[in-house]
Amino acid sequence: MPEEKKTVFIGMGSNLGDRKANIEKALALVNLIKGVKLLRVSSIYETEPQGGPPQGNFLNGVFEVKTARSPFKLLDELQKIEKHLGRKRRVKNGPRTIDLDILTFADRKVNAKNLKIPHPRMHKREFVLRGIRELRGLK
Ligand code: PH2
Ligand code: MG
Ligand code: MG
Repeated sequence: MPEEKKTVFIGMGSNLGDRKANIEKALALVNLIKGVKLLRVSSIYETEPQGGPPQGNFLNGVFEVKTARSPFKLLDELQKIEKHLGRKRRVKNGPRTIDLDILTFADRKVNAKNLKIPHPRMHKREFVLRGIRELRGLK
């Protein structure tokens, strides 16, 4: 039996290059992932950097997808998009063209080295909570 489709919230952020274009390209690429459907996107808002080295302001937002793929497969696809959009992992929490973080995956919990769900810092980050509140409120 095919696995049932799950609702996933994903946070996105950009503070390098053409931030708006990076976000738009990332969303278009997410919608092209096989077996992943982009449902809704929150407002995009400008935020001051939290943590990491001194760096420029971010554009942040949250979007919702539905998928029957596994959390690990989804992570793999999101990382491909990050790479494709020129993300280089140089400095921890440093500037990035695009960051795509799985926040919640239905009611699943994952505690692997490379993937923690729910995202362990999401409740401390107003730029994440704001997007989730906006999308949940629209339901
Ligand atoms: N992401 C981080 C670290 N700090 N600050 C803001 N404002 N927005 C982010 O997306 C962000 C951050 C690590 O992923
Ligand atoms: Mg992040
Ligand atoms: Mg990330």
